[in-house]
Amino acid sequence: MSGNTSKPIEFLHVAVRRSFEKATSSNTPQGVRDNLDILLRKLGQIRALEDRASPRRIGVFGPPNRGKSTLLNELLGAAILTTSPIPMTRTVIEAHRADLSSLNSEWQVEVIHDDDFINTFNHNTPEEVAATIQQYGSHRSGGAEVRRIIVRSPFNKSKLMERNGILIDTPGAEVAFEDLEQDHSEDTRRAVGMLKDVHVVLFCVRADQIGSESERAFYQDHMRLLDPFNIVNFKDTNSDDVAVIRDTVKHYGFKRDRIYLVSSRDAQKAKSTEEKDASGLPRLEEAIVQELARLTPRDGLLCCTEEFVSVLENQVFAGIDVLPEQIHLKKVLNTAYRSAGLISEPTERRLENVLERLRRFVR
Ligand SMILES: Nc1nc2c(ncn2[C@@H]2O[C@H](COP(=O)(O)OP(=O)(O)OP(=O)(O)O)[C@@H](O)[C@H]2O)c(=O)[nH]1
Ligand SMILES: [Mg+2]
Repeated sequence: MSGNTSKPIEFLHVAVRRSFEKATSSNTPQGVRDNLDILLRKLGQIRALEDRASPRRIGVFGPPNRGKSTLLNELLGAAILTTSPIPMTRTVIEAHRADLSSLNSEWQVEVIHDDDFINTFNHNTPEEVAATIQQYGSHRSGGAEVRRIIVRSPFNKSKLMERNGILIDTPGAEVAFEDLEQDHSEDTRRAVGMLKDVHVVLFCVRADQIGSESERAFYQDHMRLLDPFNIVNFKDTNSDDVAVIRDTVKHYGFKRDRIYLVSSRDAQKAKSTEEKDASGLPRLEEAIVQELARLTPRDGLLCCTEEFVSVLENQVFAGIDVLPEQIHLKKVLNTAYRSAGLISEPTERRLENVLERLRRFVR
């Protein structure tokens, strides 16, 4: 199956790259270049993941005290990460899905020290896991430097883990977000390095606090082109949703359709499905599930072709030429039509529709 869908993805990748090169060498508006850039990254990810059943890495980023760990606990379906109003998470913590048969107990925690020494703990309850993480992964502990903590468990209550996700909690990179006057290149480099191997990026801000100027700059310089989910947490502290969304668009430059207003605290306290839905978390979770689907060759081909064709159509309309050479478009069309019959309805119909739109650019 993947053999049949890999070709069009490869050709689409080449075609988008040509468009991007054309856009950068002419004075095409920044927004168009950004869209093509984001598309290139997605296609690269899809191709890299294609033939391996490798997990999809989902990472949450943002300054301290944004409710990142609280949010992840909800998405994990287990309260294992330490949360507190004072800066807490001080190391990268990854949650990996593992079969019970491969573990000695339901929960296994690996604490990886800076010198590569690994402590392994076997636990039976999430409370025990939380205690170990608090001991080794939070500011409260103080002890020797820990590079990374990996928690392995079946995570049966998590939709994202069920779909082969790896959830990653990162320390609030406080220094990277502090004032721009000082040199934070090392911290910034570390944060940016972590971003590189993450497939889905969650960027967390708060509804009751507008970020600093350095936070805005960090978002613009390093996050924007990763097309993150822009999560505005602490929705419970602000009743004017419209104003909050408007302010974050204005301050950070968030894309409106990537903003998710949530209250991790309300999700945590929810006693009914209605309360849970009102927290905004299930909607976010569903959107991430869909994003994971788009990282597969089939859905990825469809969504990326749709986005690419929209860019081409808009630019023709605006009188800007970012059209790749005919040969590239023809190759995408030929190979994609061949794979269309193998894709299930209604995906097939959507793919045929978008290919019809693409065909209009072929002379
Ligand atoms: N009111 C409100 N409080 C929240 C919400 N989410 C988290 N909190 C609280 O905010 C504090 C910080 O939450 P954490 O999840 O530890 O924040 P964090 O971003 O992981 O912080 P660091 O690990 O220090 O970077 C805790 O006291 C949480 O209970 C929310 O949606 N609303
Ligand atoms: Mg935290």
